[in-house]
Amino acid sequence: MNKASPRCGFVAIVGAPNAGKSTLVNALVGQKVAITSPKAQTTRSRLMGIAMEGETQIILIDTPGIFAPRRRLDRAMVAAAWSGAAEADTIALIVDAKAGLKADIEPMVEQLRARSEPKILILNKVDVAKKDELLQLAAGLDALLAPTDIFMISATTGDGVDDLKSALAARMPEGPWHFPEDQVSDASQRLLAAEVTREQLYLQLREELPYASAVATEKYDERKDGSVAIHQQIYVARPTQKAIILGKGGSRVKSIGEAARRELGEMLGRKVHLFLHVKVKQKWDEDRGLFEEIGLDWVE
Ligand SMILES: Nc1nc2c(ncn2[C@@H]2O[C@H](COP(=O)(O)OP(=O)(O)O)[C@@H](O)[C@H]2O)c(=O)[nH]1
Ligand SMILES: [Mg+2]
Repeated sequence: MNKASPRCGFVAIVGAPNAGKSTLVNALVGQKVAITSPKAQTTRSRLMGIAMEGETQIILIDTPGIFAPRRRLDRAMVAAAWSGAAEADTIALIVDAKAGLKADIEPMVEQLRARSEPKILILNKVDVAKKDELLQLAAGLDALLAPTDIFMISATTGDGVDDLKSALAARMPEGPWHFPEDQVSDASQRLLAAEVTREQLYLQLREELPYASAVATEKYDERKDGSVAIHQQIYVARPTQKAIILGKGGSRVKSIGEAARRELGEMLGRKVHLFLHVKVKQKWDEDRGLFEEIGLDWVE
């Protein structure tokens, strides 16, 4: 049998916060590489998930949502999203079919329309959307964006994901792979480990607190026995926030640490020792060094 020549390319996944971008990247890669949560703006920096389909490598650029930025951190996130799009062979706009057009996506669609890269539209969450609304949304966005293709999927149930994956593979240009076949993401293990803890902050803390915090991996030591010891700082801006994260007698941070350690152990396939320290650092979101550590560029 003739071996097909390798193909490799980039697909930028853009969309409003909570559309399901990270969930889709994980579904296409076939394992978890990006953290997700029901809270908006879980993804802060740009992350690449690497999917293989036969001889084709599809590099998926998971981006923070595109939304109206207020803080410096927001600006950096939106900038990371657009710069993700700039490297792509295809831009995939993903829209929460349940939320529909109300999620303020029209300005984003307009900006996308003006770009020269080929665009596809993905309507996600078909498992919870009504069929007639779905068709209406598809027609509306088709007119606004003029995508080359429209896919209807559920990133959580996997419905339509295989078809989407083959369609994406077919769009990738011929060329050598950028990453080894078994690599699933471009994130360093330090960043990945910080992301997993941050995911627990989003899942276990209420309301605004996750947005007011950041996680940095300070030490990542692979031990001789095959386990790994990870030390992380959770940064918050105020002592009251620190108290909430610690919880009564340290119970909250303990439960965050346990869940993150379990998750990391599964992802890394080895035993993990996780040490979390909560630190008050006023205006951590104005700290350039910390920005770079959490994978964001500094935007003036
Ligand atoms: N019902 C349903 N929920 C989904 C689907 N895809 C994602 N979600 C949920 O939507 C929320 C946001 O997903 P996430 O991937 O973090 O969105 P992102 O902000 O666009 O990266 C999470 O709670 C997901 O579990 C889907 O196909 N169906
Ligand atoms: Mg995300």
